[in-house]
Amino acid sequence: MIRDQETLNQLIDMIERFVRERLVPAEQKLADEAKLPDDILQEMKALGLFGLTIPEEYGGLGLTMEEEILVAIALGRTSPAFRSIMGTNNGIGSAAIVFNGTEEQKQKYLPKYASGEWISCFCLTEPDAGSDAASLKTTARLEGDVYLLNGTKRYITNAAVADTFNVMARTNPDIKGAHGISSFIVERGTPGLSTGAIDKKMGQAGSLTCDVIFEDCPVTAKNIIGEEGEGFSTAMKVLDRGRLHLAGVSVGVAERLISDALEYAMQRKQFGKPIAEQQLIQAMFADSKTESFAAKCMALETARMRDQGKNVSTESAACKLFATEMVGRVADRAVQIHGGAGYMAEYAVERFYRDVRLFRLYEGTSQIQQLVIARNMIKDAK
Ligand code: COS
Repeated sequence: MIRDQETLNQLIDMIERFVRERLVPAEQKLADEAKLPDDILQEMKALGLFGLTIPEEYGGLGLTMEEEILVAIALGRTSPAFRSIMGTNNGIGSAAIVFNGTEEQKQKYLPKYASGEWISCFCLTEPDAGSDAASLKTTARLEGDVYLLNGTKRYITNAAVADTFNVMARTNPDIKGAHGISSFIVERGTPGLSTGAIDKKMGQAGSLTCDVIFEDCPVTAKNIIGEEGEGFSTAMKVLDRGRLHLAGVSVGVAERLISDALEYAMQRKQFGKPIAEQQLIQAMFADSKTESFAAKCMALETARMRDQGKNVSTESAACKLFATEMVGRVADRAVQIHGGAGYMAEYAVERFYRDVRLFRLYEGTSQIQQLVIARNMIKDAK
C-alpha cells in the first residue's frame, strides 16, 4: 500500500541521491577499512534512515511494506554493508517489539532506534543452532524477578556496536523445541553480557558480526517480549518480514550490477564493436533483466498482500528464495560480462559478487525457504 505517492517519491528521490552522491563514492573506503565513515553514519541518522519502519507515533516514518520494498530497492544500489548498519533497527532488531512489545517497551526503545541513537540486533543463531533454530541452547532461568541468561549467540549482525540485543532463550528446559523459547530485550552494560571478536568474512566488509556471550546475565521480567514460550513464533514472524525485505534489497543490488555491467559492455570493444552488441553478451543482460524484474514483481505483490493483513509466510520465503538466488546469478553474469576485469578488485562487481553470497545464507538459507514453502503448502492442503 502506498499512502501518499508524492511523499514517497520525495523520500525515494532523496535516498537515490544519497546513495549516488554519498554512498557509492564511499564504497571502496568502506570495503578497505571495514568501518562505516562517521560522517556518513551521522547523515543516515539525520535523513531518518534508522526509523523507516518504526511506527510514526514512536518517531519513525512507519513505512508500509510496499513502501519499504521500494526503499529497499533504492538502498540496494550500493554496498549492502551500508544498509546493514540501519537494517537491524528497521527490521529484525526492532520488529519483535513493534509486533509484541508492551507500550512501556515501545516507548522506551523504538524512538531510540528510529533516531539511530541506539542500535539493535537479533540474537537467534548459536554455535549449534543455525537452520534448526528451535534447538537453541541459551537458557533464561527465572530467579526471583530476574531471568539469568546463559549461552552464546553466533554471527550476530551489529552486535559489536549494539546497544540492545533481542535474545531468544529457553525459559523452559523441559520443552526441547520451539515452545520452550522466549524473547528478551537485553541492554548493553548488563553484567554478564559481552561481545566477541569481530568475524572475518568473505564480503560485506563494514557490516560487523560477532558472538554475544551471556554468563549469568540478569534480565528483569519486564524485558520479556510477549509471553513466556512465545519467543520462537515471534522470531519466525520477524523473519517472515525480514525475508521479504531482503528480497527487495536483492532486486536493488541486481539493478546496480546490471547497470555497472551495461556501462562496461557499452564502452568495452572486442571484435570491432562494443561487447554490448554481441548477442551472447546480450543474452546475459536479457536474462538478468528478466529475472530481476520478476523478483521485483514478486516482492511488491507480496508486500501489498502483507499490507492487506494477509499471512505471507509462504510468499516471503518464495521471494527470498527467488530474489537471493537471482542476484547470485546476476552477480555471476556481471563478472562474466566484465571478463578478466571482473576478477579485479578495481571493479565493483568483484566486491558485489562476494557481498551477495550472504543473501542466500542469512535470515534462512535457500534450503530453509524451500522447506518453509513446501511445509506451508502441505499444511494448507490439509
Ligand atoms: N509465524 C508464526 N509462527 C510460526 C511461524 C511463522 N512464520 N513459523 C513457525 N511458527 C510457529 C509454528 O506455528 C509452531 O507453533 P505451533 O506448534 O503452536 O503451531 C512453532 O512456531 C514451531 O514451528 P515449526 O514446528 O515449523 O518449527 P521447526 O523447528 O520445525 O522449524 C524452521 C522451523 C526450520 C522454519 C525454522 O527453524 C527456521 O526458520 N530456521 C531458519 C532460522 C533462520 O532463518 N536463521 C537465521 C537467523 S537470523 S540471520
